[in-house]
Amino acid sequence: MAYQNILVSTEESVAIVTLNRPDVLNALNQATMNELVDALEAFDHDETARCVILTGNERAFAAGADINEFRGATPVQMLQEPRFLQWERIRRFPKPIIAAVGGYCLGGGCELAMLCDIIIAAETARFGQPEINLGLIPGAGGTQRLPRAVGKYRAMELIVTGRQIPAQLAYEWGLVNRVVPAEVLLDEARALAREIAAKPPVAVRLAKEAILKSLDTPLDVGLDHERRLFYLLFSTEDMKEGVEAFLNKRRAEFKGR
Ligand code: DAK
Repeated sequence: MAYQNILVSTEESVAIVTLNRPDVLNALNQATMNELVDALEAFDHDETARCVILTGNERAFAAGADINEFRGATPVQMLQEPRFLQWERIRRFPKPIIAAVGGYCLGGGCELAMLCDIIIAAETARFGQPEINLGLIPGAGGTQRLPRAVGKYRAMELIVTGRQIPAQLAYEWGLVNRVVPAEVLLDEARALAREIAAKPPVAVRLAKEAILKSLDTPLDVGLDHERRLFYLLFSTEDMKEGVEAFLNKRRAEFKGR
């Protein structure tokens, strides 16, 4: 697929997807979401891609869904569009995604960042769920993921006022992992992605699966799930390699098997 709305590159085992509709602050129209899903699925099948960075530009990570696509839309059209499916496919992406967020991260943009696994924010980043100002509520997980990230009271305030919060406050509220100067945003994301990419990929994948499971299951069920994944890892070559390397005081070479 030739992309019009995103840029895609790979640097060794790190894949970088850059949202690229700068004129509209990276508003997420359906075409962009399709391209994003397509690129992620290609990286899923690419054994050499071990970690993904999703980013935008200095002015915006993404200012939300493209509001032009909401004008005149009916519930049935919304239902028939692949919109939910696109987001669901990103949710199912098994490798870690780091969101490197600069500028506006609003509405669907904030929801997209929250679908990622780690969020690094530039000092200039601003987060919010302004859908209320359109007579809407968040529709891609914001009412569910934001309270899980920052707690009910803070999420409520953000969603019912539509206010934006700066990166530093988002950090204090637990929505982002860290805040860095805008000039080093991508470098920070790259360094972290490389560190993750050097780990055994099957274990990384199952760690992601187990952690996501913890957010929507009772503790008992999550612990049982974790235990099964833990046992499963004893069948991997990488686990044997990791243990041997440790015991022989050498560096492990992980192959993803
Ligand atoms: N959609 C379309 N165009 C947008 C846009 C958006 N979300 N955000 C900005 N733009 C466009 C502006 O219209 C403007 O275009 P021109 O006038 O230059 O043609 C250009 O980007 C620059 O924006 P501004 O001139 O407004 O720039 P400012 O710096 O003055 O303001 C702003 C920046 C981010 C505060 C402002 O643009 C703004 O309030 N934007 C809208 C933010 C917003 O309401 N976002 C939430 C949209 S609703 C779902 C999946 C996803 C969603 C829902 C369901 N399913 C799976 C079902 C998501 C919904 C949403 O995100």
